[in-house]
Amino acid sequence: MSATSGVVVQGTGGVWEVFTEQGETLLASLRGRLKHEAHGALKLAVGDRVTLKQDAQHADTWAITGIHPRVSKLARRTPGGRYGERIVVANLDQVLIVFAAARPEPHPRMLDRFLVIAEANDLAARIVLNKIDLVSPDVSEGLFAEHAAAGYPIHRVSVRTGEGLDALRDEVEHRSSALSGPSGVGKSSLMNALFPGLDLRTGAVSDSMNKGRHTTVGAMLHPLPHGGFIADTPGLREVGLWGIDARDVAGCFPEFRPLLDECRFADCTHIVEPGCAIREAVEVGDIPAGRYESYVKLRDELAA
Ligand SMILES: Nc1nc2c(ncn2[C@@H]2O[C@H](COP(=O)(O)OP(=O)(O)OP(=O)(O)O)[C@@H](O)[C@H]2O)c(=O)[nH]1
Ligand SMILES: [Mg+2]
Ligand SMILES: [Zn+2]
Repeated sequence: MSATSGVVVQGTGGVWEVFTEQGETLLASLRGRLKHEAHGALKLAVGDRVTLKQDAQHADTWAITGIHPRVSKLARRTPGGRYGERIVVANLDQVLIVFAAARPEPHPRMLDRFLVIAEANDLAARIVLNKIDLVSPDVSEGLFAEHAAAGYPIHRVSVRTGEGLDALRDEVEHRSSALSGPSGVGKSSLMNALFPGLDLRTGAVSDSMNKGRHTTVGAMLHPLPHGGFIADTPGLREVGLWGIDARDVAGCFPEFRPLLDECRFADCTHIVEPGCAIREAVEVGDIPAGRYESYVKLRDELAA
């Protein structure tokens, strides 16, 4: 009986596709006792690392005999919402949040929403500003400057001219990443430019395909040519703000974190209280007003 290990790249709930260390794709099913957690939630998710054993009699039948502990997960409410979360991708190293410098116009406050979802899921975020060929260098340098100041890595790229693509590819290879961002910013174009031949289904198209084939569980991971994976869908937008406590929103803004212990009240909402270190920092310009505006909006939304 031979054994191997690999990463689950796609699932239907019954049969799982596993990309092995040897670079093969195998179909495997879960051993009975591994199938479900309490409340019937699936125990396995796309992105999980698993060990596999081959059936002694049937060489093409593989069983998943072990699931390695998860280091991260992107989760959303289960369909129907009763039993909490469903994991859409496990073990992501990072999310790439793509916006365009123009066409469509970049919205910093929409970027804040994506970043908060990434932070709440403990996922490292990398900002990609595509289509810089459409604006002057001054304009592209100025875009998302407040996010750069907060510590987020920003890649200013153009699929059209190729600028910035090599540096971005270096950060994507050998890692597991999910792609997110508004429609039309160039996510599909970017992936095809970074990894020709990958033939990704990203964004809207694959969303509707997933709805049609409701057997598909969560996202789908595409193995990259030199190691690593890209998840095509769902991105952060589909996961949304689910599961985030209003009290945790402030901690999802990295530039707020060093100040959170400085407020007069330990349970400060940073909205009305006297002696609030966050509002003082906004007043003197240490925290950008726009970022604070997003904080208030997202917190209100979650407290409602
Ligand atoms: N000028 C310019 N246009 C680009 C660039 N990258 C992509 N585009 C164009 O932007 C449009 C949208 O690109 P897509 O790759 O389909 O965008 P997407 O983010 O995958 O969109 P959805 O699938 O709807 O989410 C296409 O017409 C591309 O040709 C770029 O760097 N510069
Ligand atoms: Mg697309
Ligand atoms: Zn405060």
